[in-house]
Amino acid sequence: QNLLQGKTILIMGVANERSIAWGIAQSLHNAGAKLAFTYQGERVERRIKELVQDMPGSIVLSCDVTKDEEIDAVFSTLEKEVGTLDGLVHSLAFAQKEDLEGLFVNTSRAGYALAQDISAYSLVAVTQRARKLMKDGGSILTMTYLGGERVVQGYNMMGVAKAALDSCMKYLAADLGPENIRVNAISAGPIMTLAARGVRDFSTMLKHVSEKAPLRRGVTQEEVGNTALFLLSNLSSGITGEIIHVDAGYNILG
Ligand code: 0WD
Repeated sequence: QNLLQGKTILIMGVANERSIAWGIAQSLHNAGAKLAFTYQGERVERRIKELVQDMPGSIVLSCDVTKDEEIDAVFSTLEKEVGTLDGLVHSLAFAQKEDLEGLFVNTSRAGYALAQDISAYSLVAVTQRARKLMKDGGSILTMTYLGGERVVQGYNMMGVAKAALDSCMKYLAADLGPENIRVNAISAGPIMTLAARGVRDFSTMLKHVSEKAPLRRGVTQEEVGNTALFLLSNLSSGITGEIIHVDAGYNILG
C-alpha cells in the first residue's frame, strides 16, 4: 500500500509520541510519504528528533506559528530542500488554561486573541505559504473538534476557536479549489494527549463519550492517522471543504 509514494508532506504539531500529529505521521510514513516536521519550543526539539530517527530523510524545523518570520523561514527552507509540497497537516492549537475553565463569558480580550491566532489564523498563515509550493495541486488537513459546532462543557474558548478554524478551512477550500488544492478537517473524538490534559475533566469526557458513542468506545491515534492518509491521498480527490468526524459516531447523538 504505497498511496503516498513520491509525495512530500509537512506535518505541524508533533509535541510527543501521543500527539495526534504523530499518529498521522506514522500512517503517512507507512504509505511511502517523505515527511517534514515543525515543532514548537526547545522542550519538544529533543523528543521529536528522537521520534523521527525511524523515518530517515525527514526534515525537522522549528516554528512558532504566531511569528510570520518563522513561518516564512520554514517554507523557504522547504522550497530549497524539497521544491514541491504535496500535503500539509496542521495539528496544533492553544488556549490559556483560565480560558478553558469556568464560564466562557469571562474570557479576556488577550486570551481570545491568542487562542484565535494560534488555533485558527495559523491555518490561513501556513496555507498562504504552502500554496506556492503545491505546484501539482495538494491536500491540506486541519484538526478540529465537535466543541466548535456545539457547546461542549469545559471547551469554552477552544470551541469558539474551532468554529473559526472550521470556517477558515471552508473559505480556503473555496479559494484554492481552482488550483487543485483541497482543504479538509478531521473532527476527532477525545484522545488523551498533552493538549487534552489542559481541558478540565477531560477523563470524564473521555469516559462519557466511550460509553455513549454508537461504537461504544473512543478512537485511537491510528484511526485518525488512517483517515488522514485517505484525505492526503488521491482516494479522496473529490472531497474538499469537508469535516470528517472520526469519533466512533458520537456527533450524531442529540
Ligand atoms: O482529544 C484530542 N486530543 C483532540 C484534539 C480532539 C479533537 C481535536 N484535537 C486537535 C487539537 O485541538 C489540535 O488542534 O488536534 C490538534 C492536535 O492536538 P493534540 O495532538 O491533542 O495535542 P498535542 O500533542 O499537545 O499537540 C498540540 C501542539 C502543542 O503541544 P503543547 O501541548 O506543547 O502546547 O500544538 C503546538 C504544540 O507543539 N503548538 C504550537 N505550534 C506552533 N506554534 C503553538 C505555536 N504557537 N502552540 C501550540
